[in-house]
This record gives sequence, structure tokens and C-alpha cells, in this order.
Amino acid sequence: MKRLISGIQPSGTMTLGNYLGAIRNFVKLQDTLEDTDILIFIADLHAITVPQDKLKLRQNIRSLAAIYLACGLDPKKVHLFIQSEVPAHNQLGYIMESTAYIGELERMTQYKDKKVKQVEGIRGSLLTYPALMAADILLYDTSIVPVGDDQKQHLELTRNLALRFNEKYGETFIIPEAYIPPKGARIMSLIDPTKKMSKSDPNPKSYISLLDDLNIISKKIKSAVTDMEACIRYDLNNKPGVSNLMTIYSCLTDLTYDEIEKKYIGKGYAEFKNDLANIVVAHIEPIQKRYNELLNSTLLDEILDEGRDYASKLAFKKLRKVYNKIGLGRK
Ligand code: ATP
Ligand code: LTN
Repeated sequence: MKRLISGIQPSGTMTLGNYLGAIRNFVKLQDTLEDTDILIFIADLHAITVPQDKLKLRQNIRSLAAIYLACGLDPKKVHLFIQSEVPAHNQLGYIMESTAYIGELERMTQYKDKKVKQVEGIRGSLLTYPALMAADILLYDTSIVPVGDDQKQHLELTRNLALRFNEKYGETFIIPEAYIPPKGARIMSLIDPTKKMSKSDPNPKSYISLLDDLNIISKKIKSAVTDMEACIRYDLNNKPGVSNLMTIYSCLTDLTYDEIEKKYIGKGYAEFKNDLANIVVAHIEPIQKRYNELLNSTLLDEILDEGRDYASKLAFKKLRKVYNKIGLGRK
């Protein structure tokens, strides 16, 4: 049986970018893949690579679990767990740190981007984060990892670390493949369409949170940056703002860019944005309803307990094998 794994950091409330680039694909894959064991987790250890408020972190962890389910993850098909509740992630993470070279960690784009934003000092874990991510994946003999476009480089590093380890100690890890969705893998900021939409952006107007008030969602879309041409046309280089909105439109309606362009010939941005706002709100409204029902339910805890126990068993077995290969401890 093949295995699929992915995770998201509980570093804020989920954005439309996280939804279209990641969560929605987890749900699609759970419903279409056959003979695949699916693990989805909350990457809380990754969140502390930058400062987090203790109470907010706790809330965000639970909130992300409820969002996953509200967006359609089915606990009958998916094992859902919290990363820090399965200590083997840290343990294999250390082995991966001992497999990676500092030079390759320093070359990671996300590290370079986040490093310059740190005001309290750069945490060591911000640099070693991709080694922990490699452990998250390799611990489970994973073959498929659905992620958004920005994680491609981390996946490439994971593959290299697995190959390096296998070469030194003999076949141990499966070499995983990234699954990047054909559309929606990089949703851009609403106020600066050359930047990725990100949940930790200090300006909330740049992103749509899945938990935003529905009126605010509408307003954010209507005030999204476009251009002066007043023509709905997909052109990433010259019209990044409109193209980004068209991507969101296309992802949520399954209309192609051509079909959207035809629909809006001779129409202005106001009508296009108004329709898009209604489409996004109609999509998010039922997610919010389910989210509110789930957030404080005991069902949520039962699902997370099952996921933790299932993942722990697999992870512990793999970790023992890895320790033996390296020669750590006693046989
Ligand atoms: P942070 O701002 O804390 O770095 P983030 O919003 O960039 O967070 P992550 O937790 O790093 O989100 O990513 C979770 C998943 O969502 C990953 O698979 C990532 O590739 C995907 N993702 C993040 N942002 C976008 C985006 N703008 N468009 C599409 N997918 C995205
Ligand atoms: N680094 C990822 C989150 C993440 C992840 C993983 C994704 C941590 N471990 C393992 C897939 C598989 C991010 O989106 N920032």
C-alpha cells in the first residue's frame, strides 16, 4: 500500500491560499486515490521556528484540526494527528540534521525570506526546519506529498537526504514525490500580487482567512489590487492582480481562464469582483458552519487520539530500524 502525508503549520488562521494550494487537494486525493494510506498532521513544531504566543498557538492547533475536518477531510479515510504528540518526528529530525549539510540548509528560499523578518534573533530551528520536514515525510515510507508550490524546494531536499542516507547505510527510505496541484498552487497576496498570500503576513488585507467574517471577505476581494486596463484577461506578467483573482475564480468554479474571459467581455472589474466575492463567500460559509460545530467537540479529540496512536506505531518501528542502520545504542 502506498502512503501519502502532508502537514500545515498552525501559525495563524488558514488562508484561501492554504485551502486552494493544500487542504482542498488533500480532500480531492482522499476521495480519488485507491489503496493509499493517508496521514495529515498539524506541524506545531514547525510553527515555533518563529516566535509564537503560547495561548494563540494552542488555539491555532485545535483550530487547524477543526478546519481540516470542516474542509472535508474524512476521519474514516485519513489519520489526523498533531506532530509534537509523536516524538519520533524530533528523533528522526535529528538524524536528518546529521545527514544534511549547513550549506544546503542555508540555500533554502524560505529560510532566506524568513530570516530577514526576525526581530528577536534567528532561531536555530529556522535553519534546521527542512531536516525536520524531511523526517516528517521519511518516517512513514511516504511516496506522495501534496503541497503548494513554495514547498517544492523542501521536497527536493528531502529526496536528496533520503538518497544520501540510503547510499551510506543501505536501502532505508522510500524516495517521495511532491504532488503540486496544476492550479492554485501559488495564490498571491491581494494587495501585492507579486508576493505569495501568507497567513503570517502582518497586513490582514493581503489574505482571506477561512474564518474571516463573510462581509470582510467580500470587502477584501472588492478592494484587491488590479490594474488600470479594465479588461478581464489572464496575463501573469502584465496583469498579476487580475490573473490571481481569475485563478481563485477558476479553482472554485472549474471554469477555464478562456471561459472566464469570455463571460466578462465588455464588463468591468466591479462586476467581476462582485461575482468572485459571492463565489468565495458561498464556498467558505458552509466550512465556517461545520468549523463552529466541530471546534469544541469531543469528536475532535477522539480523532486526534486515534491519529496519534496510529502514527506513533508506524513511526516508532521505522525509527528503530534507522537507529540500527546507523549503529546507535544497542542492538
Ligand atoms: P506562514 O506564513 O506561517 O509561513 P503559510 O501561509 O505560508 O504560512 P504554510 O503553513 O507554510 O503556509 O503552508 C501550508 C500549505 O499551504 C503548504 O502546502 C503550502 O505550500 C500551501 N500554501 C501556503 N501558501 C500558499 C499560497 N499562497 N498558495 C497556495 N498554496 C499555499
Ligand atoms: N513546511 C510545510 C509544512 C510541513 C509539511 C511537512 C508539508 C511540515 N512538514 C511534511 C508536507 C510534508 C509548510 O507548508 N510550511
